[in-house]
Amino acid sequence: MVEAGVVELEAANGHGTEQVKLKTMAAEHPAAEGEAPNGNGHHAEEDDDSEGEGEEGANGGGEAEKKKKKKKKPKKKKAAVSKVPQAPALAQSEPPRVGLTKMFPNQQFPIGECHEYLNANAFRTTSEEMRAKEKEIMSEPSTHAFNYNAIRRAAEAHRQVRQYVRANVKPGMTMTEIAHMVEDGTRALIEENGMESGIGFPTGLSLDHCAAHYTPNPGDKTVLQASNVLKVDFGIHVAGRIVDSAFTMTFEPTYNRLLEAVKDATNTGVREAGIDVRTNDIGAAIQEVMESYEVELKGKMIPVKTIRNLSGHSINPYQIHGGKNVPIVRGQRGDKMEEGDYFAIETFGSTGRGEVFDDGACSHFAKQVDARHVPLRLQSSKHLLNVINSHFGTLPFCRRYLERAGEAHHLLALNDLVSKGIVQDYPPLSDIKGCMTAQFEHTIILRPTCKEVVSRGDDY
Ligand SMILES: [Co+2]
Repeated sequence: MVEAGVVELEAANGHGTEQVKLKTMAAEHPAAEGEAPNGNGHHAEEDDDSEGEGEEGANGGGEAEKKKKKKKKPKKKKAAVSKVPQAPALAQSEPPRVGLTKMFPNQQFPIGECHEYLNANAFRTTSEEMRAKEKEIMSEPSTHAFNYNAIRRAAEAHRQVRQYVRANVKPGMTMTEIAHMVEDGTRALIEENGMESGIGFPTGLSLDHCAAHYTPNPGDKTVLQASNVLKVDFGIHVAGRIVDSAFTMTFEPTYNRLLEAVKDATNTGVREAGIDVRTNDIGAAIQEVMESYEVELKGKMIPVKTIRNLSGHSINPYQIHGGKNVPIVRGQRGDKMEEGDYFAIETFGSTGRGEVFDDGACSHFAKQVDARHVPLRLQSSKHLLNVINSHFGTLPFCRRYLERAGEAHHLLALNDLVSKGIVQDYPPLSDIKGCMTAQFEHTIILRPTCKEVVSRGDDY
């Protein structure tokens, strides 16, 4: 899901962002939390391999030389990045229905792509104090929201579900069928269990000029067309820890360049993120990359625009919009990223105006986290609120999920809860008709010792 907001301006400040370059490593990198091996056999060489893994490492050098390199200008440093290990013990079925606790019998799920911190935070890679912090976090029960294992389980489910979706969504399918493909896979792989694990928010399937927050409502007969640009934005949670990750699908080559722009922009946001980074600086870096692209349409070059009133966001347990904003254009109000934060880094590109507005019938809703107690007169509203509390809590839901929970006739009560400020509505967000929009999104954790891109896969 995405944070839609008013554009707030802030005076541009002069300091630049960290220069980090992606480098894929063959081996898994600082697994500093004393976890049991997850079957990938990457634990032998860990711990002291963090120095000299940047490009400087290539020309060798002993201890003394490493010391010298430390004094180099920080902007020259390239951060080491580890690859996502993906070696489940058991094969997944097609369609995906094998629960992940069965695929990973030791209940340790693959660690995401880890990036070293740079500059003033470079000490974290080897800091005993930071490692001790992570050890403590990992000593919590493995299904506890604060243990990284919970979100890694959700992330692995996300990778496996989307692998199937990317291979099997085809023009001619209804949007409802596509939503079920995502949701049936999610429920099976995460072994849906009340508020302990399940769907994190409604499956976004926004088409073309619609950038976000469309999922079919009950009775929707829309059929996917070969010309559509489809944003698949879905979330999975364990213990309220939500993986929020999205990609864009096309079935014709026309908008390939738009997708490339947005993927590049999102990876820029992921690279620039870090402890003590101001998110307005990330927004500026994202826009610069995004708007360096053009799409050729009927012989005419159309500039890719960043959608300025959408942004990434922090994520709290059971709360998809955690309060901090990650703008995707320059000159906006930013927040400071801090140790322990979880962020959804998402960017949107458009061939239209680069701005969205509320558009069409609402499908996405969520109970307000800070909802005040309001007396409800309608019996049906009281009942619906109880259903929302027991099935979703503060997790976003859609009208199809209410129907699935046995609430076929919910519209009057739902509108009442929205008007009372107990439930927030998230209507579809669209740019101008005729344009195309694309989205890519990852969830990252600012761990004490490194930045972990939990949702990274070999697809995006
Ligand atoms: Co999001």
